[in-house]
Amino acid sequence: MGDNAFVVVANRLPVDRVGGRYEVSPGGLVAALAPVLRSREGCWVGWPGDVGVELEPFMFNGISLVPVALDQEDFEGFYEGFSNSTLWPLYHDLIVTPEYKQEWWERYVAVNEKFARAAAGAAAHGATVWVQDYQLQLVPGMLKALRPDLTIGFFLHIPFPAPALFQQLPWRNEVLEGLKGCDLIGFQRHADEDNFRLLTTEIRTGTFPISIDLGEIEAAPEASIRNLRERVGDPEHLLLGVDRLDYTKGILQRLLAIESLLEEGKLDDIAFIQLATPSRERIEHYRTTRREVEEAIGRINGRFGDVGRPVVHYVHRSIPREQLGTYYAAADIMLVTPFKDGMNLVAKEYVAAHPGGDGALVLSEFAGAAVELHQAYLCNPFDLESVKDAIMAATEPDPARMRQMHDWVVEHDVAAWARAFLEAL
Ligand code: GDG
Repeated sequence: MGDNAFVVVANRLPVDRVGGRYEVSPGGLVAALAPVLRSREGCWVGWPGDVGVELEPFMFNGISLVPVALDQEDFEGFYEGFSNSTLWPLYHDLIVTPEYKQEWWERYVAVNEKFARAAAGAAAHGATVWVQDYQLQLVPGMLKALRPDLTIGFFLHIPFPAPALFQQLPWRNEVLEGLKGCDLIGFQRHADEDNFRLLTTEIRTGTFPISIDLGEIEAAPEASIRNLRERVGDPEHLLLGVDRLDYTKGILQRLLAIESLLEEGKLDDIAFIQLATPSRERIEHYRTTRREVEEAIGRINGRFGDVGRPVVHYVHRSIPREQLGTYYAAADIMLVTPFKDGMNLVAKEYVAAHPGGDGALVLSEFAGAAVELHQAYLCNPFDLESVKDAIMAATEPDPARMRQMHDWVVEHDVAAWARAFLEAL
């Protein structure tokens, strides 16, 4: 038993080790939870991101961190295997085919046990524990067995699939049993909650769409916006994409839509900046996606660009967070075109960066964000014409739509999300 009245348990600690020291790491979950934790006395249990490294608990940026060590076999079986090659594609409606492997499942169980034990050791009597996401679905059940005194919440950041898909999972009963240790499960959309409730109504559930920390999207100085636009040739329309390079995000589809519009002569004076954070690069489907994206970028630039004037400006690196605001503010049209996405914080960050009503958001109807940001230019990424139509509509945007979305995001930030979940818990 520990002395923390509030414990967050997540696959990753909110840090990355860069050359011997820690830095805040990017990603939706980190962006969402760090501000919440800082304002409450508590700790964060998670994996520091390096394989085979055993660390003592430490403080970072005002947050008390409790590291869980993963070895190479854990990393391959639990993380790359069961979490990201079984659950991730299954919960994103089989965009690629999930792989079901007994040895991955066994690692998933073993690693969930490590997290449950670490959380049990950190939590004070009667503490509140908030478990995050699909990598840790067995933790609530294991933790409840170790520590019946705890109040346990679980939030699923990714979609929950229809029962007909979930039932493919050979270990579906064990996963449901694990989740039943919870006092409350939160989902991004009512549709996810409804899917889950078709399987069981024994657990209390709720819908809590996650949001952003408005303070993290810094107002960009006019000069840096102008400078960025000049660097890409001062186009009439500057288009932007910001994603982890993941097959769920529909990056290739937006490139194909742009290529087709250029071909038809409907767009000419444009530049498209695609920032793509490297992600899960040892998994074959991720390598294939990267190859396809880069091939399309090369082809489009070869066909429609010129020397010193490419159409697509592509960065395959993580950009420092403080620069993202300039990209968002400078972009006339933001392209968020996932096939399936729990929420998509990038869409909300773009809206937050446009308080004056300028700019336009092209948004997939399959992103959780489309429920709240319904004034966006919605599209179906499975239908290229629909993406093209949305882009064309976004070239002459209605400022009232952006203002309405901006007001919504300002009212419903990540602090409101956490408050709503914890109050319900
Ligand atoms: C999962 C769910 C859900 C991106 N590039 C850089 C960078 N980012 C930041 C963005 C944003 C975050 O990463 C990405 O969040 P998303 O929500 O778009 O996507 P996932 O990583 O797939 O997150 C998702 C989320 O969890 C939260 O519940 O919304 O549906 O899939 O904040 O700004 N940050 C920095 N450099 C980059 O290059 N610093």
